[in-house]
Amino acid sequence: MTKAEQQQIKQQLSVYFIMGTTNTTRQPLDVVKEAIQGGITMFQFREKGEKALQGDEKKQLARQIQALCQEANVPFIVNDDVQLAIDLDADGVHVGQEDTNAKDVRERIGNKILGVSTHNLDEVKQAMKDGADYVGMGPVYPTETKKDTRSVQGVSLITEVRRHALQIPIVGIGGITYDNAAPVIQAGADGISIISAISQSADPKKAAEELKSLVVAEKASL
Ligand code: 3NM
Repeated sequence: MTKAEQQQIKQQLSVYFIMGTTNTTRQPLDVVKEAIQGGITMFQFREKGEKALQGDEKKQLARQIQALCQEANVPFIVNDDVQLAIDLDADGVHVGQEDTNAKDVRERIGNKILGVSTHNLDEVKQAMKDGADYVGMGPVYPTETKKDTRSVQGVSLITEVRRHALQIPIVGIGGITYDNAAPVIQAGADGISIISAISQSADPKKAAEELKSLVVAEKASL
């Protein structure tokens, strides 16, 4: 990745909205549309959980959301399902430590964006070796959205990675809201990954707008 490409990813991570059908009681397309209007900078389709869509239904929704993202120039990333990302020609794939091995994913997706969830410095270094374009770190704060998270880590890993002068783009995840987002950026993350603070908001557009202004202001103050 060139320096310019890395800068672009850092920009795109600013307000990284993640959602699947289980994260909202509303029409998912409406929620994504509103979040896009509010200025989200990246989107991840994460169709997980007991009642998640499967097969063709999953693919159809993914395709519809992808179209919204494309219209707005928002990168469309698929969580874990590498084949779906390839079939749809998505902009990228995000994998966790329990998902498909990052190095194998890189080989399959060529130069699409690759994100990897990490929980310690060794995993960050390994993700970099495997060809990750960015790493996720969390949970920063307690979250109800994902049940099988590791223990809450605050911003400690973000701080540690920056102390080691590693330049990999970083996004914080887990329990992030307007009220607690600032320290994540101050610690050195390039953005915040958000599910419920946007998907469960009464006004996803406004929620996204407010988060975006906050991240822009925090980045400018560094
Ligand atoms: N991954 P919310 S926390 C999908 O720690 C996910 O790796 C996490 O949802 C991790 O913004 C999480 O509603 C859920 O807390 C984030």
